[in-house]
Amino acid sequence: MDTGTDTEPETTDAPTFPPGFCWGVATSAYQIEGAWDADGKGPSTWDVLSHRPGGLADGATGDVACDHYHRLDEDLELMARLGVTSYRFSVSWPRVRPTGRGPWNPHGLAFYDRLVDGLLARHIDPMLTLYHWDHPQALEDDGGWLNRDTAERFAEYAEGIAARLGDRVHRWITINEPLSVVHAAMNGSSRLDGPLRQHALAMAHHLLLAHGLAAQRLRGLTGRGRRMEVGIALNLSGMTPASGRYADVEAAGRAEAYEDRLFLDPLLHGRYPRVEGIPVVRCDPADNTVIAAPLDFLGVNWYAPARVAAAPSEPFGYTRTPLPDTAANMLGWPIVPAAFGGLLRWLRAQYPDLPPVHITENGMPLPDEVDAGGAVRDEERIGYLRGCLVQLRAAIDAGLDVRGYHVWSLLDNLEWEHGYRPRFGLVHVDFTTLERTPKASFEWYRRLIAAQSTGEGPPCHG
Ligand code: IFM
Repeated sequence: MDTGTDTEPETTDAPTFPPGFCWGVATSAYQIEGAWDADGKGPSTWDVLSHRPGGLADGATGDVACDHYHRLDEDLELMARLGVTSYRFSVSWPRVRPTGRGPWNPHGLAFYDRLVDGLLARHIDPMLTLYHWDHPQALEDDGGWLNRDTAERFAEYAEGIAARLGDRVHRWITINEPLSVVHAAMNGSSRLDGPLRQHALAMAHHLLLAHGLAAQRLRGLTGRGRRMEVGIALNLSGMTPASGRYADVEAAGRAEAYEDRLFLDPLLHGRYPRVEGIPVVRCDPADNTVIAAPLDFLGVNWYAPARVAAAPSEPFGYTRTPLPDTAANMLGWPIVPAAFGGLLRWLRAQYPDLPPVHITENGMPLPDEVDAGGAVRDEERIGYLRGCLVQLRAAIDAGLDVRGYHVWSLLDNLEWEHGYRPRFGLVHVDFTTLERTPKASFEWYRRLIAAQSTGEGPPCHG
């Protein structure tokens, strides 16, 4: 395994953070594990979608992915070398409970035991995400997130995993990016009309309810020798109108309500945003109380800002437009680290009672190849990550309580519908041989973490 270290600068040129700050990397089960039908695992919605003709780009599937399921020890060693103090991963729901309501799978549970024990043995704090989009196909066949019952099944699943791992895992994320779950369902539909918008909002509500019910169950286990911190990870952007025209300003308000506030408001204010052009979410008021139970932390996933213009034919009357004179990455997202600071300022201003924040994802897709010398020179990624960390440090200095930061991702992995071309990893993965090659950014991040760890203070795991 080549580290490419001889090509690296001696310093990280990045800010230092408060003692005890958690330095991490993030992954998700479907994107890295592979072993899609091994040892009693049931099919997930993504297994089924990827096996359909025309499912994912280039015919990609998660059948093997990074084969993390069989290469766990090698990947744990990579994390130890990197020096992270936190690892954010997700549990594959159909690996541990194949049909979502029937018996549990002891082999699947044993895999996560090994993962958690392997992290703790290396002094890495596990941050466990219960749902990163791969629910059992059997639940999808019964309506998936359009069916309120899925929220109840999710709570049961959360309790089962917490009963098993809660003695060793303290930091829990219920759901990753509920907005992306809703978007994936909307994009898969050809009926972009009124009823579809209602469906999107019903799904959003059931996802939030699933979060709330699961949080209740997790908290129910606290005190029996367990200390649980419960949060949720939201993908936020920060919206700017494309022009000063009334229509664009109004469109940006709608985008903010539908994308950034649809989950934040019910979680932190106990009610859905009310904005003209977005249907009202109708629900049992008791649900709002369940959803708004205090969070121990808010997970923020951030990649890029959004510039928004009016587009009356779109479901919510707006569209994203390119930022003028701004480079975009290979997924078309504008590269503007400075906008991260803007989002963090907006968050603090809008939600004065914000719980502590963890940055649960931040990263950059590149086509990254291993060069003839065995190195992967991803300087662009280093520049982007450094820029985001400068903004994060400034936000902390301005008073935002931020407890940790996780690079997306440890490994190159399956980028959902885009297949394997966009590479987000600090470690390159050859998807033919499955060989891992740490990139220049790996060494940069390693040095950055090493430069932090001299301060006094509580460890990441508190
Ligand atoms: O790969 C995804 C991840 O699964 C969720 N957040 C965004 C990442 C990059 O698109």
